[in-house]
Amino acid sequence: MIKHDIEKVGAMFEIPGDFIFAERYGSGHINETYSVEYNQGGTTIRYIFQLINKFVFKNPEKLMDNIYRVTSHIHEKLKIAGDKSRHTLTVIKSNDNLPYAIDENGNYWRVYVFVEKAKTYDIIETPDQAYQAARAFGEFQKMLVDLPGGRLFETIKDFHNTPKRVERLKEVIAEDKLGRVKECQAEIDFVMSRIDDTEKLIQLQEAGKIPERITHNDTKLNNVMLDYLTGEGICVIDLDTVMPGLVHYDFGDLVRTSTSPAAEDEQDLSKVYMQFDMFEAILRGYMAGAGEFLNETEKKLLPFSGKLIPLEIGVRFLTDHLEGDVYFRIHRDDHNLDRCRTQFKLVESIEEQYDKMMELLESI
Ligand code: ADP
Ligand code: GN1
Ligand code: MG
Repeated sequence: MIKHDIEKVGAMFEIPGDFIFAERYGSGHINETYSVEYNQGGTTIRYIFQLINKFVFKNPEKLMDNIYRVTSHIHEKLKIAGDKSRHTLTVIKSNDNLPYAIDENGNYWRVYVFVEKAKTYDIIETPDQAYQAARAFGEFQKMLVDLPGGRLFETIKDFHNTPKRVERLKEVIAEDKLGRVKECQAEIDFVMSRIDDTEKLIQLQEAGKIPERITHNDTKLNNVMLDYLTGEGICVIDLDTVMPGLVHYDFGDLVRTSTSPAAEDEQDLSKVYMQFDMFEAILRGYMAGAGEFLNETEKKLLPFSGKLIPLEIGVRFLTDHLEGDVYFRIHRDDHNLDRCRTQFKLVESIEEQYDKMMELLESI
């Protein structure tokens, strides 16, 4: 991995004080994140530096314009409510007054205020955490219902277009450039027997039954910070994919990442399943945050999205495995295949509990 001179990166931004120390941070699959300390008047202040992944995000300037618009809008709302410093990301401007800076190698960097006294979790531990995460993402959607300034830029086109994700899977199966298809037949069959599910949301959107909204699109549990002391979901982060979408993409990814007691890359599949109490907490939390603006069809499809999104992300992990791990950062052989298998195991567990999920929704 290339070593970056983080002190030099920091010098491109309007950060007062003296650089002390930087270290790699977090467990995201896409960007390169650093925690960076400065001495400001004798106190240590931390920032988050991120190298934006240019392979994944082809237009970092428009992406940062989205993030700046979204965070400024939320800041305005929070100003009225009287508390803003830890409740949304704060973008630090560059010396050129831009929300990013470009280093001598053409890399795009951004800097955020470090949200202190809060943390992210990779694995859900309690229903209260699930409730808090879901409420925070629901509220995030609600705050963006009236975002001014026109449609947000689509940072990744067709990001949650499940049928297109399946088409891409079929292409890499046909290419089979690493000869891995033979060991993945069970996973491929799993997808092909669920084609109807993969088409449902897009068809309903095209039929005008569910509206486009502004959604986060990557609501995994470690993209929301919970307060250390109170456990409250205080700050939604990782805003690269905030763009037009369906609310179900966000609800579904919460179910995907916040109901199983196992890690996304767990190899012992007996540990992977949907805990119903976590699903209930997500549903109640999300409705507390977003319930007031959803239409009836949107509400009815929430449980469905809980099985669709793990299926879709499993398709993406499988595609990347067959293609040679070009997208998601891996840390061991077959890492993306392991990730795919947990997703499909979770889909099965959700399918088994689906009737109960629908009953719960109707009772709320
Ligand atoms: P990726 O796109 O790679 O997932 P994220 O934006 O999610 O990158 O950042 C990775 C991790 O860094 C997060 O899961 C979180 O723990 C931490 N992090 C990101 N932004 C902040 C912030 N402003 N304050 C504190 N921690 C942060
Ligand atoms: C990536 O960036 P991160 O790690 O929060 C991915 C998501 C996947 C997720 C799977 C831009 O999220 O779409 O659901 O991995 N982000 C992008 O863990 O592709
Ligand atoms: Mg992330």
